[in-house]
Amino acid sequence: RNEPIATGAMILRGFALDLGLVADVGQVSDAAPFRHFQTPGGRQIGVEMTNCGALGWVSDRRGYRYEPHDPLTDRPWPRMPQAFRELARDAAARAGFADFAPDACLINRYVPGIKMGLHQDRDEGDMGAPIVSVSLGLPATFQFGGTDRRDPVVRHPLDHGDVVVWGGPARLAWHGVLTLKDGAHPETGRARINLTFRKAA
Ligand code: MD3
Ligand code: FE
Repeated sequence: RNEPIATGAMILRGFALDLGLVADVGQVSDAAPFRHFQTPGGRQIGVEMTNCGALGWVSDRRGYRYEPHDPLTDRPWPRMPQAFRELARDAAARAGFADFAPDACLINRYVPGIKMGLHQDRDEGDMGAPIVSVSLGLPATFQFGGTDRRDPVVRHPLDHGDVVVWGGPARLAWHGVLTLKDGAHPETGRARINLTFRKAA
């Protein structure tokens, strides 16, 4: 089921079901644990994060950027599991973006009470590539606006297995996630996990 939500943005409901992705997340987080990054302003980000792939998104007092090494372990980020890579490519192709080859996968973990405020993703070198995001575990409400901070925002529910592809004019849209409601999911427990695939370099 393809659900266009804006020019360049499409929800693929249930596209990531039954691929064993939650087990792969466990493999990644065994090697590169979830942690709270600091913002450049010195606050702690509520969402816990880790990465896999050649580059990982990091934040600290020096700013937001992509790094080839995990600052916690000083080792390269874990490899991107093949199932991740294939899913990202297949989802992008389905949405009209052929040959998507992500070099970065940010993994976000939300527990009840945690949200992600409205922001734009603008730390990537290749703004021509789409972003593919995969929702796992507890449901969440996604907020999607326009390229101007003041543009109206539309809410979309995202469930376990839903994939969203954002590219073209939607690539610089403002977006966020509302406070996660309490609950439990058979695969992730009291958490929502989001995989965000990007071409960072
Ligand atoms: C729309 N994550 O990590 S993914 C992020 O659910 C982030 O964890 C959210 O926003 C999450 O930066 C939302 C969906 C998403 C990702 C990137 C986008 C939507 C986007 C870039 C442009 C427009
Ligand atoms: Fe984002």
